Amino acid sequence: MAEDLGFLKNDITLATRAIHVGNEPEQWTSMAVVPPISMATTFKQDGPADFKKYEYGRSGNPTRECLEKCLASVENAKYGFAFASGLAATTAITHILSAGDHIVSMDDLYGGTNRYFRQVASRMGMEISFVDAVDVNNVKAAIKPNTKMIWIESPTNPTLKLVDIASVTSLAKSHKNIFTVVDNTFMSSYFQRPLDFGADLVMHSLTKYMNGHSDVIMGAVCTNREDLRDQLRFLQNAIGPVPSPFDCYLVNRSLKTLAVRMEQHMKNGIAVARFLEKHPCVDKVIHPALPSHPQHELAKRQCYGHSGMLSFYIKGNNLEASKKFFKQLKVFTLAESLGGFESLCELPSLMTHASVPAEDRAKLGITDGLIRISCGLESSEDLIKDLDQALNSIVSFD
Ligand code: P1T
Repeated sequence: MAEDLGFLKNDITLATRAIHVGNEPEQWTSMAVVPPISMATTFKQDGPADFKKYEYGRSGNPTRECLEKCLASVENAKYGFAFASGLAATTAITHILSAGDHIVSMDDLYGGTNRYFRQVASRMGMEISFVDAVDVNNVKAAIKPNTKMIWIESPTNPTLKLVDIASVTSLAKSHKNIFTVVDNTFMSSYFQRPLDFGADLVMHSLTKYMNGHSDVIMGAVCTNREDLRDQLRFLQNAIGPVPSPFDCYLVNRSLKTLAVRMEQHMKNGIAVARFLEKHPCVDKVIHPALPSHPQHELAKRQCYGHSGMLSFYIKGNNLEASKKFFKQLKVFTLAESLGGFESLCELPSLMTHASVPAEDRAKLGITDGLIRISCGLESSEDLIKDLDQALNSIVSFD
C-alpha cells in the first residue's frame, strides 16, 4: 500500500492523500495504523556521525516527517517543512534573503506578517515595498534590480482581496532570481494550490484550517524546487523553529478530516454571507463567492471553493456599533485566529491588524466598523440566528 500510494500520488484525490500519504503503516515495525508520537530528541549512532535516518530532533523526527510528507502531498508539492508557527515559517523563508535584498509584498496581509517585514526584516537590512497586488502592474512597477521575493496572500487578511497568482508568478519568472511566496492560510490546500499556478513556495499558518481545532500553533512551507528545498531544510535546522512531535501528531490527525471540514466551512460561510448581505444593519459584505465581490470571476478560476472567512462593514461603520454587536453574540466568540471548528469574530483594527500603521489601515479599509468572521462547523441556522439578534441589538440601542 505504501509504495502504491507513492506512485498514485497525483492520481488520487486530496481527501484520500490527506489520509494515507506519509501515514503508511508499513514504515513502522509495529504496523501502527496511526503514526506513533516519537518524542526522542536524539537517536543512537552506530559510530561517530554514522546514523541511520535521524540524528537529532531539530534536524529530523519521525512524527514530523509523517506530517511533512502529508502536507506536501495535499499541497501538490514534492517537499514540505513544518515550523513552530506560521510566523516562524515566514521568518525561515525570509532568511533565504540577505541584507540589501528587496521584498515586494501585498499591502493587505496578516498584521503579524506586516509587522515582521516592517519591524524585523527591515532591521536585518532588507528593503520592503508594500503594493496593492490586486493589480499586477503595481507589482511590476515595484520591482527593482535587488528584488528577490514577492509575497502575496490570496484572499487577503482581512479584506479578502484576491491576487491573480498566475499573473504574479509569470511576472516573477520573467526576472532572474525572484521567487514568489503565497500565504495559503485562508484557503487551506483543499481550496487553493498555488504551486499549480506557478508559485515557488506556499506558506501556511497550520494553526488555522489545516489543523482546524484551535489547539496547535504551527506553520508550513511547501515547494517543488530542489534549490529552495535545500535552503529550507538547512534553515529549519540552522535557525531551529521546529514544532513538537506531539503537535505534529495533532496536525497530521487533523488533515484526515480537512476535506469534510472545509466543505462545511464553505457552506456555512456562504449561508452567512448571503444572510448578511440582506441585513439592514450591514453596509457591505466581502466574500469572494458573492457576485458582488469585484474578483468573483478570478475566484472561480483560481480556487476550488471557499473557506468560512468573510468580513463585513457594520451599519454606522464605527467602534460603538461594533462593540455593541460583539457584546450580544452568544454562539460566535470574540477572539483572534480563524479556521477552527468554533465560529470566531474579531475587529481587525484593534486586534489582528492593530500593528499596521493607522494611515495604512485607513487606506486598506480596515476601519473600526470592519468585522471579520470565521464561520466554524456549527449549524448555519444557529450562526445566522446569533448574528441576526446581535445586529438587531445595535439598532435597538440607538
Ligand atoms: O499565528 P501563526 O501560526 O504564527 O500564523 C501567522 C499567520 C500567517 N498568515 C496568515 C494569513 C494568518 O492569518 C496568520 C495568523 N493570523 C491570525 C492569528 C489572525 O487572527 O488573523
